[in-house]
Amino acid sequence: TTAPLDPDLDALGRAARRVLARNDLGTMVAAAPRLYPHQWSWDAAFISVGLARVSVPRALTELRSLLAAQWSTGMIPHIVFSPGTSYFPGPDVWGTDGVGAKPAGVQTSGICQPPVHAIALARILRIAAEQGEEGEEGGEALAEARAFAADAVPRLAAWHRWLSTARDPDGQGLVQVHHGWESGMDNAPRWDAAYEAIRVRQEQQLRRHDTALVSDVSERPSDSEYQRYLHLVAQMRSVGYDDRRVAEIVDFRVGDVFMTAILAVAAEELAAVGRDLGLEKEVADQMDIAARARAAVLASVAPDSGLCRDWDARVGAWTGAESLASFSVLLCGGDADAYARQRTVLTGPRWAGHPGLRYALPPTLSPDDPGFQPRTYWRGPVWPVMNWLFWWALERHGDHALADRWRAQGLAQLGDLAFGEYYEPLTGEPLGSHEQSWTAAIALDWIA
Ligand code: 2M8
Repeated sequence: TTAPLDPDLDALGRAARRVLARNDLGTMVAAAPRLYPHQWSWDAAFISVGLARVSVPRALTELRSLLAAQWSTGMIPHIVFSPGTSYFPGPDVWGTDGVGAKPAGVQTSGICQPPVHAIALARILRIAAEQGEEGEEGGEALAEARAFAADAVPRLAAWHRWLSTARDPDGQGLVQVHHGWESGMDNAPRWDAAYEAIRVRQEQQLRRHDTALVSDVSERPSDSEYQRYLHLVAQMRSVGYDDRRVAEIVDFRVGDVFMTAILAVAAEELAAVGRDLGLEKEVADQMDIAARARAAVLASVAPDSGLCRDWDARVGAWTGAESLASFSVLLCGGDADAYARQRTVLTGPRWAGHPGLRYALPPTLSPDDPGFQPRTYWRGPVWPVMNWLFWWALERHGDHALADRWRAQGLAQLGDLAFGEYYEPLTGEPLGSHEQSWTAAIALDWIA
């Protein structure tokens, strides 16, 4: 089943609201009903934007729950566990309970995810302002959002600072990830080389649920990939998730160009919110973080292809595997030539302009890439939430014509009302989880 090209936006909006309501656990929205029954860090940010289209106070609650789990180091953990639901690896595997940096009373993982939260906060403030200015009719949402932001800005500032210090121990400039899960693009080919170098000495017992929850196991990472994922968790756990120790011993340490581009724009968004609220103390610091992050993204651009690269810090070399992340300059800008060049490739016949695609949207890997797997997770499918992120960035750069096209194609793709986690790019079939929360959330933002 594929979606019609002109979806019924009222029906889409109603269905999206139903998905968010059904996945709402009270003070957090599960990332997906069965596959991901907890709060995920970057999911929560995208979800909060969609929630704001329904209720600004509920959107703020989502971010408040996440920030309540922030570690004293500044790290926002990638999962905040809800009680009593099954997911592997759960809190027992992470073993973060004795970690002093983790707030008591919450159960979390011990790694992070891309920092899209300040982007969400700024957008929620904008959505709230559309309902009325403070002190005027309808201005309650904005008043509440601004009060929340006054508390959230220093927390998000600490989060960004942690990423730009603890996660850049060599001063190379890119934010380093210690696990593919931190990138959000778990099994993307850009991590293959780093993962292949890992020798798993002791296989662990896998108690996976995910493979039983998708219609076809090939939509998910393999068991041997999971052995490496758990090996890294065991390493981090063995040193109590101490930032310095982890950076010394972990078998995966890669400067993530996509995460760094997100940090650049998120820090700028945070600075703008801080300025607006009179929190001058944070503004200069965030602008510095943004400038450093953007410079590192631009320094990663390969002269021959014009595409961005990750930096394998353990090997001391660029890793240039082409993927959606290669187009990180489209997120953070900073160099008009580099932007134009990446835009040409990404809209061209190798990528979003590929003649075989059901919708003209960028997949996670080019269909012409020998490693393209159209059904397998971050190795080929098209992800609605990534379309939203690129759309948001294009709008921010004033690249409205392309932004409009991608929004229209993205909405058409969601007209099947499945709210797929990802889609088969050639056929338009929804894959992974259905009723994925962030997919419903970005649909609501798009149609508002
Ligand atoms: C996926 O990742 C989780 C681990 O974090 C998993 O596979 O179990 C990724 O798509 C990630 O980006 C996303 O945040 C998460 C929840 O939607 O699922």
